[in-house]
Amino acid sequence: MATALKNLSEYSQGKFTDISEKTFGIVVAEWHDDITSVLCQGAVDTLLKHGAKKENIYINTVPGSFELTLGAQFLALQEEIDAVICIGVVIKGDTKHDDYINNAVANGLTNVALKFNKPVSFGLVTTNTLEQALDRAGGKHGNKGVEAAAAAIGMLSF
Ligand code: DLZ
Repeated sequence: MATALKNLSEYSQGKFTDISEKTFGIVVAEWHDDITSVLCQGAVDTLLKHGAKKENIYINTVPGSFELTLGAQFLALQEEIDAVICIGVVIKGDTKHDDYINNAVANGLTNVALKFNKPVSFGLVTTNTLEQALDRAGGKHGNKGVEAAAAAIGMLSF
């Protein structure tokens, strides 16, 4: 978990399985795409660093974070996909839209993972400000995309 003292991107890789033959689907929300693109790159770099093949990483976009769940389901449905990584940024505004989106995505992705019995990781940055989001996309709190990819690999290693 990110705190003032902890970088998001620190993770344990002691028990990671061989992912050289694993296939990954990444779903990326287009809202705040200047930030989601950095998160996505963090996820891809992490997969490659741990041995995934570039040709086994499929990236798809969805309009906003609310659509991550269906995007994840489209990918999870495909037999050849071993794990799905979801990337989005929801920044609090004047209304409660962020609550609705964040809860829907958290519940939705959990359901997809359980329905398809595949890792579906939650790379959703949920912040009060743009600055906090940037801190978690290659800033002082690391890169949440890295964490989401590491979580997917970790679950494949279960
Ligand atoms: C509508 C909306 C708003 C207000 N804010 C965000 C946001 O901060 N991050 C994000 O990823 N998406 C946002 N959206 C779009 C919704 O996720 C969704 O795409 C639309 O409501 C259409 O279903």
